[in-house]
Amino acid sequence: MPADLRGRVEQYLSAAFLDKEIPSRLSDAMRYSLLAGGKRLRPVLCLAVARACAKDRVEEITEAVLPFAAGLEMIHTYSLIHDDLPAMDDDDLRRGCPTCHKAFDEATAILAGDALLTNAFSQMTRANVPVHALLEAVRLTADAAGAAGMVGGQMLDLQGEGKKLSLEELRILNEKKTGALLFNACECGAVLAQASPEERHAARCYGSELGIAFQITDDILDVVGDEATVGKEVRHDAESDKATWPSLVGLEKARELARRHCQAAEQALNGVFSGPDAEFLRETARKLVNRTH
Ligand code: GRG
Repeated sequence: MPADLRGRVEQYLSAAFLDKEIPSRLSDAMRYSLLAGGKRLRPVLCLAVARACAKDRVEEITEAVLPFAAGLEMIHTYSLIHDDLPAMDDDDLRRGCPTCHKAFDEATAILAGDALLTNAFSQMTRANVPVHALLEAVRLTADAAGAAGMVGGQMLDLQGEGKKLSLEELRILNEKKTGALLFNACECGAVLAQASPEERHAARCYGSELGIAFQITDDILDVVGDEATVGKEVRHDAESDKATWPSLVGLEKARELARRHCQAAEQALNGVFSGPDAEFLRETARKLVNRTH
């Protein structure tokens, strides 16, 4: 990985929410979930795209965008905490550890999620980039995480339980629930680095294809993975009677589709981005469809 982006994100996050003003039980719960591991995919994608766009000022842009990237991981972690609650997916295990409401209690987990979401936006405004670029990226992120994006996707997911969805309905649900935040991480990397329209378009195409490949792989892992490796409960989708890619098209076709979307993600970069960060983005797409957790 160029410049150990994941390590940089990890280090940044480990210094977050140590503020004495935060009630200690709340900061303990926030840090418990935030620092429980995770691939740090969204912040790393944001940083790698920004670096690929910034070319000769990669170190400068990495430092400048890091607070924004960390904010994206906070939003992601909030969504996982709330998704695991008894009123939602009701999970006991996340990132290989007891879920936030199991380690603490339900009310604390709700507040920890609320606080991570709210404070994420405070973090993001600390990015050291021109204010018009920052404003645009903040707006894009609020939209991607909100009612027309991830929260809306979660609503469709809950409504879809026990129903037979069409492939088109499943695609829309996935685009919102999982795809929006991944796609947004890539687009914001380009926006924050003040990319050319061509670079921004390539980043959007890459993010969109990656988002679908990611969700198909997640559905496959729920069928074929084991709890210890995946780090969360498996066979959950079938138990909740959820429409998934393997349930609609079969396991083999789902694998083939994931590979195809991964290739399309890689191709979206061709002719626009080159160098180690572009290669890292290609490798990330390949790793995502071959992942075991
Ligand atoms: C509760 C508002 C609200 C939204 C929840 C993201 C989400 C919507 C639910 C998560 C459920 C889920 C397992 C979705 C599948 C894709 C996904 C987001 C997996 C987890 O992301 P990873 O693999 O996790 O990047 P790590 O732990 O590596 O960060």
